[in-house]
Amino acid sequence: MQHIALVVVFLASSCSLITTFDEDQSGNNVNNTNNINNTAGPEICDNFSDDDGDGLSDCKDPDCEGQPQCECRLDNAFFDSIDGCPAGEACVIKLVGGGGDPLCLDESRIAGGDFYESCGISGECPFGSFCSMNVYTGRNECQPWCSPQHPKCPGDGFCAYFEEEETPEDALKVCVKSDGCYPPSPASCGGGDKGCYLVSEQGGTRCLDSGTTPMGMPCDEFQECAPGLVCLGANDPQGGTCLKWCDTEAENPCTGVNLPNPWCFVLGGNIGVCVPE
Ligand SMILES: [Ca+2]
Ligand SMILES: [Ca+2]
Repeated sequence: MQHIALVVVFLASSCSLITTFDEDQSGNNVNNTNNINNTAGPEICDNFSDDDGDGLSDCKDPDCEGQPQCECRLDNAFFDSIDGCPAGEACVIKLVGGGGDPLCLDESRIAGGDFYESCGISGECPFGSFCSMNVYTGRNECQPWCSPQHPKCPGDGFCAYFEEEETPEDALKVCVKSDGCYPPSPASCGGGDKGCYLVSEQGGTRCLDSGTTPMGMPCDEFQECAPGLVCLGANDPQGGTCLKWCDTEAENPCTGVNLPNPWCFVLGGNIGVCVPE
């Protein structure tokens, strides 16, 4: 990719050298007017800028047509990717079965909505996001895509943590906003039936409804345990156990937990659960 860019730059500078010759020997180089534009020179197809000043950047510029970086692949459909589709279209991930299928769709598809906010009237969402029900808020929102290869999220979002059976390396995930609550302390969610849950490997948290199952008891659902606890192994065939959230940076993170030699097993950021040795 870089090699191609260098070759193009070299050709462009040779061209510029040739055309800057004062062809009529008059000292009045009319071509210079053009040469000023030309020196901005050729369009680089993956640098997020309009290099030749024609108003079209990267893959939107017809100069980039057929370049390897200008294809609509999964890699070109995240909010921080180069949109691999030509002008008038956007590389959008369509959900197919368990995976994502990137397609060039009309750019009107991305002309509405805001990240983590409501979708446009016809389900439009910004590039790199899709309109879908947010499982945490229960409303349709523009949810940005992320993946283990693209863990970055727009704004202060986090790439969601899925407590599911093993997912392939390229598994698509969605970015979620963190409440900033603190799992070991359900009081950080205002008390009541809410507990604070880790929702991202990077440490993002959300206040969610909790159940009542006490510490150490069997459970099948992530949120089935009492506030301050989480069902570890909820998806395991043999079922899970309600365990206490802990903070690896706390001095004695599992003090008072009624388990043999408990220690804090990290799940994301500095947050984990107290497990027996
Ligand atoms: Ca351009
Ligand atoms: Ca460019």
